[in-house]
Amino acid sequence: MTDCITRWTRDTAQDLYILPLMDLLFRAHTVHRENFDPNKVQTSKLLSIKTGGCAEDCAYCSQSARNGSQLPASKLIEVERTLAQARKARDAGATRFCMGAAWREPKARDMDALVAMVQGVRDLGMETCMTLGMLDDTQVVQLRDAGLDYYNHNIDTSERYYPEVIGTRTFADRIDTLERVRAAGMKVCSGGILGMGEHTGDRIDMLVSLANLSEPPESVPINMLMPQADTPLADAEPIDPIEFVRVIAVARIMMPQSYVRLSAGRSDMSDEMQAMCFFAGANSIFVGDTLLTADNPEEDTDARLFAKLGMQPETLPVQDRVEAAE
Ligand code: SAM
Ligand code: DTB
Ligand code: SF4
Repeated sequence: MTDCITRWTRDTAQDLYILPLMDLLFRAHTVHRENFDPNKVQTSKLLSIKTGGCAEDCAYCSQSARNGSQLPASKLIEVERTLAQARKARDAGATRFCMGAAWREPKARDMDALVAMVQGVRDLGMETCMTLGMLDDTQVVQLRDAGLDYYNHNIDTSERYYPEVIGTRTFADRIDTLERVRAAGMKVCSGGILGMGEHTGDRIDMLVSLANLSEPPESVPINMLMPQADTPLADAEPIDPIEFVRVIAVARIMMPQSYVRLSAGRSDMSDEMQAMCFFAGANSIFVGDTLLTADNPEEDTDARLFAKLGMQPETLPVQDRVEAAE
């Protein structure tokens, strides 16, 4: 991906966004086919390893202690429990295991357990991903040395709209952690949420910020807001599905080699909307009936969708590692 030196501007990205839909879809799907097998979808499983009681004030999140939802705060779960869940996910076909914690940042005392989780999941032959909030220079090295493949840290929206959604950290804080993760040599997973009351320009600017990082993220999750009771965004106006598809298509064109993940919100999407997103270039999903705290389609619902669309979950060369380990 180092040959990717394109600098995107709001204007060039907007020119794509406003294309007639059929022209946009044709271009996005062409780019998709040039870079990926269009019938394969990467599958990741999420696990909340520390739930609730978060010090941040993200307006969309059920886990913020500052939001009314007041999900009870748990401690970091045991390494063995995490590995049991990872084994289950692997046996169900997921290739990547993403561990998420409701933290502003991890504490030094948590690092040994986090390192053991990464090592244990790798030993199962899965790709590893964590999302733990901000990281300092020591922590990125500890996680990298443990073998962490991906770090997820979303920019969530445009720099302009960011303070409307989150007050306890800045957009620049987010970019700092992303660049630290990249400099340490880990793969970057970063995307955002649509349907938080942002304008079209904010969606475009978010994609421009992602595509213009020192290297584009290898993984770009696009979440559709799942409104959470008692949060400031509980009654947000849902995004129009066609607008959502446009964002996926523009993301595909701007970041041709990245996996674009159709992330949170699939349980509120029709089969037709998901099919359009896959055509527009989405090629990754979260599998299993729970995300971190919210619902996701059941395994058999996704199996039926894949069968209808003639699509298959992607398998990894890392699969060799699993067989070797058994
Ligand atoms: N605390 C860490 C952080 O914020 O980076 C990791 C976990 S956080 C829940 C990960 C991401 O999930 C957020 O950045 C946001 O994009 C997404 N997310 C959280 N709540 C959501 C919701 N209700 N609907 C859609 N996406 C959501
Ligand atoms: C991402 O972009 N979406 C995931 C993952 N990265 C960590 C999280 C979605 C969370 C949805 C709300 C919930 O489960 O609480
Ligand atoms: Fe905390 Fe992450 Fe939720 Fe924000 S999104 S409140 S940082 S768990």
